[in-house]
Amino acid sequence: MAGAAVKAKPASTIAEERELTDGFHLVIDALKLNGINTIYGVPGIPITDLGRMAQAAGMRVISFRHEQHAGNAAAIAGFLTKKPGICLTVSAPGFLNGLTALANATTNCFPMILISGSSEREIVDLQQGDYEELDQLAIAKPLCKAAFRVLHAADIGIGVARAIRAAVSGRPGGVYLDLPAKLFSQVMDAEAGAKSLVKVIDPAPAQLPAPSAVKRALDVLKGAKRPLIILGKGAAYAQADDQIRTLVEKSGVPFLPMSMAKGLLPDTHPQCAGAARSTVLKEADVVMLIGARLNWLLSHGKGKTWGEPGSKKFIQIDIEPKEMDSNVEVVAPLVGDIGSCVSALLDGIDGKWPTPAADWVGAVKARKEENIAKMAPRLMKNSVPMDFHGALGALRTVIKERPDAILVNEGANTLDLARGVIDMYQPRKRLDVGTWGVMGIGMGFAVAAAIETGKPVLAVEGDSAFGFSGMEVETICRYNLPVCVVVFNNDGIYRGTDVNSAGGSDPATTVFVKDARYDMMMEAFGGVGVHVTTPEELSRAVNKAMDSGKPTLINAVIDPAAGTESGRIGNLNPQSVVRKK
Ligand code: ADP
Ligand code: TZD
Ligand code: MG
Repeated sequence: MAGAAVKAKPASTIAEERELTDGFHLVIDALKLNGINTIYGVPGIPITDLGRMAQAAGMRVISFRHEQHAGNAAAIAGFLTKKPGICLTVSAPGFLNGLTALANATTNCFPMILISGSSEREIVDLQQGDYEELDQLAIAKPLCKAAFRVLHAADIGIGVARAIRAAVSGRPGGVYLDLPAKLFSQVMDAEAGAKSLVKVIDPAPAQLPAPSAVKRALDVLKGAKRPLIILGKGAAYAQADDQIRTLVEKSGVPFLPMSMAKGLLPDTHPQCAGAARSTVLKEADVVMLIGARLNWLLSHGKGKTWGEPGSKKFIQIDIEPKEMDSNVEVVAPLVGDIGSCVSALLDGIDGKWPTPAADWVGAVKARKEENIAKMAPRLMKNSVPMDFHGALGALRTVIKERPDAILVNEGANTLDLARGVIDMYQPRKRLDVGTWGVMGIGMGFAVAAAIETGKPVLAVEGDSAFGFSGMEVETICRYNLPVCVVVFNNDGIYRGTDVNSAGGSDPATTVFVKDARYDMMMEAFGGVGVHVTTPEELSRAVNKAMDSGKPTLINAVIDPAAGTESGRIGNLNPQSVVRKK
């Protein structure tokens, strides 16, 4: 044997020749092994080298100007891809900046992992005042689905695997992964390191509904006279587009899409009841919720919106059993993943769909046509200054002609009116403020939408909403992303006409600098800025931007008096009836 003739080397030489790895490499290898190839973040101590090395290892690392927007990008990447989006932040303040996005992701059921560098345990726990000291794990815990800390390089594989599973299995959500600074430079044998990594098998296992639950749901549906299907963003997330379309079309039941479920079936579909929303909510006798919660966005399933008390039966499809009966009784809970549940319904009915009553379908259609006809002339208005409808009429045509573009939308009037006016035609093309109605998602969502899909992005932003993430236009320019931002500039929050009732030189609390030129912000970083005052100019500028794919910001001047307080949710806005003289 040739080997036997070779003289044994001294142990010290073997140690020197052994290939080594460290915490930095193991984190990157663990993510890549699990098909995660993009990181959104802000660099700094202790994770600067992690971002640099991830880039060197072929990952896409998108550096933002503020962690909240990196976090929002990660969250929406998770929604779009069903893989956890990764946000990477520095300790304490960077972590806290990212935490808003993590909490928002959890609230919206978007899978993401916030990976944050942290200070040394020994110092944090004795509160001895380390650089950026904070007990991050404890703070993150109540705001996300799960939170883990890794102290040993050999545990990085398991830590990343647990984080991935926690983010995407069951109801998706945000996960926090705490990596103390010392971990990154911990060294271990490369082979042992490679073996310690885990490729997560079946991270979001199918969850099949029980046959008895399927039968119960079908029995309720068969007994309906005025059935309605409500599609929520869980249905969009599930990517069970074909099954959902089959269910809707075979059953003939009118459907109502929640905001981010718009386009799952086109808004122009004959069964879409979007334009007859209040009628169908009031009049339906059986409502099947698919990936939508009966939260404030659906008036908690009760009250005036829902007609006579007790007039509804709810069927609910959701992966989260605790969601059932959250606000009102659900007579047919169907717990499982949407793909499996809808397939089970299709199999169970075996092609024998009852036809919804003709007078119900007819009544929905009539109301819808009436409302659409009423709206039409407002969308054609070419007045100057523009009102919301005139401007949105132009954007509605842009999306009709470019159905694969992604629409990001935030603001108050800008949001509520755009949601109603702009029809969507494809699934997961509308991204907005979601469950919390949070301002500030705009540029983070726009960046991730462009990065993850390669499609052009149109971000329709209230001027206030835009301000929350406006600095990220530099990020959009730096990565040269095909994003067209339209700022609906009405000089303020809701309206630009408020005055300070105390007189004096301070402006009212809801107004901004008049005639601001947001377009110049984009120009500052080499992008294209355009200032428009008519729907026609707006339309031309947006089309040009979408054709060119160049980062563009269009400052669209809207009549400062056109908006209403709180947009469409003024009913939630308490107002004092006592005004001191
Ligand atoms: P919307 O705001 O559009 O009404 P919500 O965010 O309130 O939607 O509801 C989404 C629901 O979808 C959540 O209750 C969540 O548990 C559920 N969900 C998310 N993904 C899935 C899935 N793959 N299968 C089943 N339910 C899901
Ligand atoms: N802060 C955060 C994080 N989220 C919020 N939703 C708010 C504050 C309160 N808020 C709204 O709910 S809408 C809005 C704020 C500040 C801005 C509305 O002004 P806009 O839209 O310019 O974006 P319109 O078109 O002028 O109504
Ligand atoms: Mg405004």
